[in-house]
Amino acid sequence: MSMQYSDIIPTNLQQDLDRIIERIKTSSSILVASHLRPDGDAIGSLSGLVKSLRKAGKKVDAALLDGIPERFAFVFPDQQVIQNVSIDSTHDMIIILDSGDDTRTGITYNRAPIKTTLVNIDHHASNTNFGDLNYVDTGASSTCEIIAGLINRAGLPLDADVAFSLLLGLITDSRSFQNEGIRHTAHLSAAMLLKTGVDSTPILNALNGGRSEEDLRVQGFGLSHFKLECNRALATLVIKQSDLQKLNAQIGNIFGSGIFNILTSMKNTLASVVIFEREDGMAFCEFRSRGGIDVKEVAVAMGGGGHVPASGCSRNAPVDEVASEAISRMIQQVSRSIEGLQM
Ligand SMILES: [Mn+2]
Repeated sequence: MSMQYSDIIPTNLQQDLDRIIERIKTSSSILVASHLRPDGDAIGSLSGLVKSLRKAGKKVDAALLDGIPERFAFVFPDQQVIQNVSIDSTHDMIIILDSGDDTRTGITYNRAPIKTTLVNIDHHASNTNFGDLNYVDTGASSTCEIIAGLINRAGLPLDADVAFSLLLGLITDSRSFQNEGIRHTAHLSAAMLLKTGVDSTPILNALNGGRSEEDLRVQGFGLSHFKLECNRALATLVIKQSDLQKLNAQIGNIFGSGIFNILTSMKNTLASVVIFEREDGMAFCEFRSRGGIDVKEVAVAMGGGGHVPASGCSRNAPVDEVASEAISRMIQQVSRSIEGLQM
């Protein structure tokens, strides 16, 4: 059986995508937005789609409330993004990427009645189908994989510059193609992107050699302070603002530390939860698992969302209170899953 790049889009979802492609073709002005605390997939899919649409002659604006993080700016240098909490949009369409629900971008859109179509393109299992048009492929490794499929299917421009952006999210969200259950479509989109002749070296350098001293200090803190529950199947860690201050570190360094995934790399440890306190006192939880334990259920129960093996939530409550709820919910979830595995 021969494989084609058109296979990146699963047959049962082609109709959903074609409705969006039709709308793109009749649109001349488009706003593309993605989520708060943007990761490699948010930046990669947003910049890749914006570049391709602009090369196709569309007038395109980009919106990211938190702006472009410095560590990802190399794929989208010298670009202006809208950072307003409220946008009066007269665009033909607004495309929201990599966002499970309509609050994830942190932006309110005052849309031109009738004219402006809201489009939701995502791969999160918790997606609420909030758009007028929705494309949600929960089996896709990344939103970048979906955008690669869209560009191919729509015949939109794909050159090394567009591919450079999309590769960033494809590599980061798939954890370098190591996610459980990764589909051939992730590799197929990588092949299509690499065929443009793009040099992936700057991406690999940024990911493998781009960590700060503070990232590593936070990793060290995490490794010396985690606790184990559920007969070692669950690792838990709480990081407070006072801890970060001692390390001269900030919230971003927790993400840069890689601690969420490191904890689940321990033999027999199938899940982790890291609870941390933001500068404003708000608490965040990041849940990770392997072996099919569903941490999305826990995140959703706490008002968040995400994927089965990687999810998160935030709460406007004291970190100790949030930690005790998150840990007890995870103990329940992990215990139940382990019982299920042993049956
Ligand atoms: Mn993603």
